[in-house]
Amino acid sequence: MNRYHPASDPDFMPKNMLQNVQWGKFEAILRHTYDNVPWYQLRMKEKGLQPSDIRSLDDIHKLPFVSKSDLRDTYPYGMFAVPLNEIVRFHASSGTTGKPVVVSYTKDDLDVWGEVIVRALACYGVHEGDILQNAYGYGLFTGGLGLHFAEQLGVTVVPISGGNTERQVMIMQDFGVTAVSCTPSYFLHIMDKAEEMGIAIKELPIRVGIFGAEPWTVPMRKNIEAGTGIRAYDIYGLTEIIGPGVGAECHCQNGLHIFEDHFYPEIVDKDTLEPLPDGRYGELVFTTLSKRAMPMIRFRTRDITKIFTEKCPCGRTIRRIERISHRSDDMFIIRGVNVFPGQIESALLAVEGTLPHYRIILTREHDLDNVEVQVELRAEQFDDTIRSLETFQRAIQKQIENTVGIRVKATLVQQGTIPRSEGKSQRVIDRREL
Ligand code: DLL
Repeated sequence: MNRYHPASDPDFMPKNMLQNVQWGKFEAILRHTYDNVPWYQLRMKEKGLQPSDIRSLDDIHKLPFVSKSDLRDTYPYGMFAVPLNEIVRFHASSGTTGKPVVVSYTKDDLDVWGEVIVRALACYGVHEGDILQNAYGYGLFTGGLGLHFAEQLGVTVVPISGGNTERQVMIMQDFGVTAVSCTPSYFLHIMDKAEEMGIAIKELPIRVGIFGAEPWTVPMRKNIEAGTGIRAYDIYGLTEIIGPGVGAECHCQNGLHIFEDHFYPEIVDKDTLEPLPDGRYGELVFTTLSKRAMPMIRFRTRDITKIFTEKCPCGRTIRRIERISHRSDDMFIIRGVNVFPGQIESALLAVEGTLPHYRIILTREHDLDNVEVQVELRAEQFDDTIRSLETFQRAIQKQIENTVGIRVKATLVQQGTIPRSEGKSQRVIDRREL
């Protein structure tokens, strides 16, 4: 069992020691990748580079990037750095089009994954004896089997996976669940279902929510915490790097600590790809320092964030990133203004009385882009006068216009109208023809 020992937690190691650990691991993994992945060797040779040209971590920016499309081009096994008989597990990320991206793990890689999940749980104050209802999907998606490593901490895992929401609520109540893990949007659905069933989550022993796999905002966190009395923590990760457990919030709930003795983070300018110093916003890039089966060197995540320069009051020395509010590829442009779905979510939830269920529909008419924001209202609010509904609608439109800078049409819809997700939600429906 991977029991947690605070005294030996690498999250607290002195900075210079951490840098030595990172460099030692990086040198070895670069050599391993160069020797075993022909694709990678070719890319380095194109740049006239040998592993020995990289003399410190500061030289990392000389190395080529890897992106999702490279993984698709080498589908399925082209990026593996060990023979198939050393691989004990595959996962895959669901692509919206075409083939998925396949990732692989050796037995030792799974140990690394287990270790970072245990460290993430320690950040949240989850401990031996807790009962975790793991409602992330089990299967090729990394969420379910990733959080399942909680067993290694002595946590009792309920491997319920996503779906069958009524049963989720029943089990949460009957099993005395103390922690839950799923996407934040699915938890909203669980909250609604509990209300419908007349069960108050606030009165259950559940203390902690472990939410990630999709962007969510601080107002959304407040909404969840106020409605349930739990502490809602963020967990970050991606299939190509390992799955969930690349980073996690601590009790300060201000940024996610990156387990950087295993995943070395960089921020680069999303257009020029030049490295940026800590404190500046840009695209997050990761190099895996420990994984053997499928090491990733300078993988472009498309996630936009910054690395904090301030120390975290929790005492961890590993660096923090700001919560991921968007990806570079989920921005849409409306009449010249760059918009991210999270900005609309924050504006919406700032209006008293809105429910956190919404979707954004983009259409085009006579070359003009239109944005409709559908927002759910409680059934009893629909009984209000037309006048009060119009006031509410105007308040939403005004809030979005003032904070995001675009005019939208807010449409109020009955509670339960907007499709619920059991995994990652689809907030934006783009009906504009290309
Ligand atoms: O979503 C792994 C995961 C499972 C993370 C469970 C957390 C919990 P992918 O399906 O490969 O892997 O998607 C990775 O999801 O690049 C981000 O854009 C987004 N994402 C993941 N966690 C967060 C988060 C899993 N906490 C992609 N906040 C990433 C915002 C997130 N976005």
